[in-house]
Amino acid sequence: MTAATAQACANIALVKYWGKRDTALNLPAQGSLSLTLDALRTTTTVQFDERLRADSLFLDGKSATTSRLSPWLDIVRERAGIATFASVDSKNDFPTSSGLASSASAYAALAVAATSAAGLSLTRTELSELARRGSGSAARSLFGGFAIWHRGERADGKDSIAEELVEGRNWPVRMVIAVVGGGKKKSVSSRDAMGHCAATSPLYQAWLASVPPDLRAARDAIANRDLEALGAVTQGSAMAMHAAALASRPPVRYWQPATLRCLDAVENLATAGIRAYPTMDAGPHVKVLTTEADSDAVVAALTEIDQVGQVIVSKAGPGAQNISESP
Ligand code: 2P0
Repeated sequence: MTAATAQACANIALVKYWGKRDTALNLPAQGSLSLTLDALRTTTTVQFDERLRADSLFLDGKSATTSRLSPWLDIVRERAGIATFASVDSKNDFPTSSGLASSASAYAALAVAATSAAGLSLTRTELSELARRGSGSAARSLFGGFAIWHRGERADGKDSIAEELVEGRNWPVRMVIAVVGGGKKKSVSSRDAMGHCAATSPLYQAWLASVPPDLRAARDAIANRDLEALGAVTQGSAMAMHAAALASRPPVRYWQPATLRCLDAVENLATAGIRAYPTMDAGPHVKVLTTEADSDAVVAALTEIDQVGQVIVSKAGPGAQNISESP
């Protein structure tokens, strides 16, 4: 069978995904909404090969475990009616030591490359559903610009798919990423942390209740190109997610001292009239939604902070694409 290569960008949620309604099918407890980022790309080649005796995975040139990948490849094999093992070679064009390596771009690129290599022809919606089985946030990286991933109601998850809301070029915002703390590996994976939060945090139900109104407000803000309104939701959703995580027992705390310094700096910028709205994921890094015109000021302020390493600026990126050369 032929090899296929695909490229996908990571995405940062503006309204966060934090909690599942079904762990087997990886269905979210609520919807989420994100911006796909041009600066954080994964390129993945998949080849099914009759000679292989097991799946193999290379991540940035190093052999890696297939314990999470192989069950996901089984879904592809079942759909394609094949039993062949695959070799997977995946590279990130951003430093993986930064701690930004993302399962979102990984499984979005995998969904496009693996189905193409297996001879399947899936719609983007079907690819989004397949990527979701690997990692929830990957459902959103099938799409460029602003994307929404629906919670869905069905038990089989067929309606828990993502869609593009607005292409990036139709609203050229920027995301500035401050890599905090030298990019050490995070102590708790988001998958484990959200499960622990759902099981133990007295704030988890309140977090879930906050999401539908935030989604509505974010969609309205995007439709109206209202960055101030979108920024308020972006900051609020991240803080609500982290509040619920912090209240878990024992707590899940991703914040480091430099995280707070970054949040302080963003607040000072906002007071000075710079449009800058922070968000955070399952790690200490601070990401700031801003405009093209204001991004230099955001970069300058974050670069000054001790314990901030790289500062990356990104515009909106495209959805996952097949970049295989034609035979
Ligand atoms: C998000 N995160 O919406 C949230 C915010 C982290 C914090 O999606 O278990 O790797 O594979 O579905 O997608 C990270 O969680 O979790 C994530 P799984 P995933 O971007």
